[in-house]
Amino acid sequence: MSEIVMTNAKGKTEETVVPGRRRFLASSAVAGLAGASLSLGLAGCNKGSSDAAPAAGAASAASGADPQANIKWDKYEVHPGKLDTYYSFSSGGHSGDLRIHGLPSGREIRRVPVFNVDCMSGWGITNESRAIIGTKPNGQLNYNTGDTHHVHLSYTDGVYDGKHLFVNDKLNGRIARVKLDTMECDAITQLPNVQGFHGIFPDKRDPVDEKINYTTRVFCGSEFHIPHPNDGRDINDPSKYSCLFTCVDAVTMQPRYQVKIDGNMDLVATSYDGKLACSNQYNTENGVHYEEMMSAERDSCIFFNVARIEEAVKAGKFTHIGDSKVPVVDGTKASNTDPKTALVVYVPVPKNPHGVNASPDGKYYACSGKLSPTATLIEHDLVLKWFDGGLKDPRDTVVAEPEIGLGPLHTGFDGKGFIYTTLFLDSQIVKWDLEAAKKAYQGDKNAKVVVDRIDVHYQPGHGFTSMGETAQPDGQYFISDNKFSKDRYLPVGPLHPDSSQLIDISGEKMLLVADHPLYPEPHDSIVVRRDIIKTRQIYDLNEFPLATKSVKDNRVERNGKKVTVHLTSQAPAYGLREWTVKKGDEVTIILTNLDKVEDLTHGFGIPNYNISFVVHPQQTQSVTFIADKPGVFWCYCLNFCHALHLEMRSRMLVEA
Ligand code: CUK
Ligand code: CUA
Ligand code: CA
Repeated sequence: MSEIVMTNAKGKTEETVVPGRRRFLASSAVAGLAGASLSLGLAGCNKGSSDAAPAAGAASAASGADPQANIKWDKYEVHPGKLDTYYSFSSGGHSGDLRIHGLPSGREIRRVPVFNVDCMSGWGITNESRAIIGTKPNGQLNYNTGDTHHVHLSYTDGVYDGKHLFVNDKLNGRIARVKLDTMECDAITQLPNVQGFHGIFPDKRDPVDEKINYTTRVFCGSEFHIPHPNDGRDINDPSKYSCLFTCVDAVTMQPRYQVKIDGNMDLVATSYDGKLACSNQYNTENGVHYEEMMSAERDSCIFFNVARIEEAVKAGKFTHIGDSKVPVVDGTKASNTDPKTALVVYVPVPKNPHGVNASPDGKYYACSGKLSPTATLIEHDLVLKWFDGGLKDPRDTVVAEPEIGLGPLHTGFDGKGFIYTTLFLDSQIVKWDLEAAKKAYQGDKNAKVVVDRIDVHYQPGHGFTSMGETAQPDGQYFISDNKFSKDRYLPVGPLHPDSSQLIDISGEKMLLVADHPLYPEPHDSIVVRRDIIKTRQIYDLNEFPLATKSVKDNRVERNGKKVTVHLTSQAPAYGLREWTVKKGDEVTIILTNLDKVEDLTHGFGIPNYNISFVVHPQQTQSVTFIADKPGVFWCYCLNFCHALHLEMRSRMLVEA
């Protein structure tokens, strides 16, 4: 492998900046990123001034000053019995789940299974969850894996309304919705003709109807271009591959329409006025190998004019792909050259951008350069002006493009005019000044764009601020979710945890105040004020048509070879002490938890039948299986519920 040359924003080789640290980065991260000779910091459009100073944190570490010396730790302590200030909702990456942490403590409070099968709860085992995940004609689950990347809540008036959460499955192209009152998934939808569904973002209000100021759509990008339909045609002709942007109805969870585009889509963001959605594109080259994907100096940030797309759909200007009934409109470059009628605009931005975020005041989009040391600020009103025919060049929507450091990926806003961007290669968070960046772009050499930097450990992916994806950012915390943890925790073998670091951004200098290990691999999170989330602890029996509402109603019903066991649980006993079935019967057990006490969850497991699930207070869940093994099977409670929890069992007797 040839030598790796890294230059910083000022063109110096990295070794002259921070010796030991950069050598580590050069040997692992960059090799991992490109695997071959790669010169970073070469992208064009350095119109703005650069004041990318040498790493402040690294410099102070080298001089021996303890950056933690003056921290008042009390502020971040959550004492026993006290509650956190924020919920953080995280994707679980290729664990397929969703995580809920409290902040600032970092305590993991709950995992919510979504695309994964989970034997704690029975997700993927109960009939109810299997119906949501979807099954094949032979009864097997459609999928039992997933890869969640981005989680976002539904909005009202630009702020989280606490109703729903939406999360993507990059692996199998599905979107899931989670009800926030119970924190359980209630819908999963497959996106048609999409591979690598990555970015996802709910709208924040209706583009046409001013009265609809809440989320009714969710926008979904797709990262991998494929033939349409992907049924074996054109597999050897990548020039025929393309990507679809999908709008999903937030209520029905059905796709409303799709937009065929050139290039690909990575992250997705939406405007605060409902008019635009956008996505950064790193593969405008339509490359199939990474060398091709990074061959152009500029890629794009694509903006979707939501109202025009919906008009086009209404006017019938769409096609269908394969068996899909979802209307597909044309968002390709060639068909969208006239701003007055264009459905989309491709704004050129430097090399292989990753991450695009809308500022909480609704005025800007920050798109990170990744293979360029820059971040690009695009102004919302200028994009609208382009669509009105008032701007010639899409590039004129750019209002700043400062050099901020190496490998910029994701961005958070504090609502006070500062932007915080993760620098994957530098292993830093950089704090930069939005107005100063605009001035620098206009030629002001004295504009001080970068105001602070802090080391993180190591290689940050997503970074996000408390309430920073809403119109009410509070400027308190920034979380850096780091891809490598290396030496930060007790060693546990080859698998290292990811590392989530809590940074206090309320003052002038960023302060690193906590490390939290995470089971791999969260990507994005959002930090939500706790008063927004209103959960309930007990279900209503009436929600479940199959509920057994009284202990008296416990019974076994037989219909040919089909046996249904209507069963209740009430600590410390199930409603039937035993029941008998015959070998070969198809048995359905419907379990209703009659306990009405908060936190009193019962479990149900059948030895050697591969069945386990839980029922929460006043909830009903069911399982169906073939009684293929004769004998005595002690069905027992899996969830410690009572002093007689161990005695909480019933016998299933299977006659030979
Ligand atoms: S991506 Cu993983 S760090 Cu899926 Cu949002 Cu950038
Ligand atoms: Cu019921 Cu343990
Ligand atoms: Ca590219």
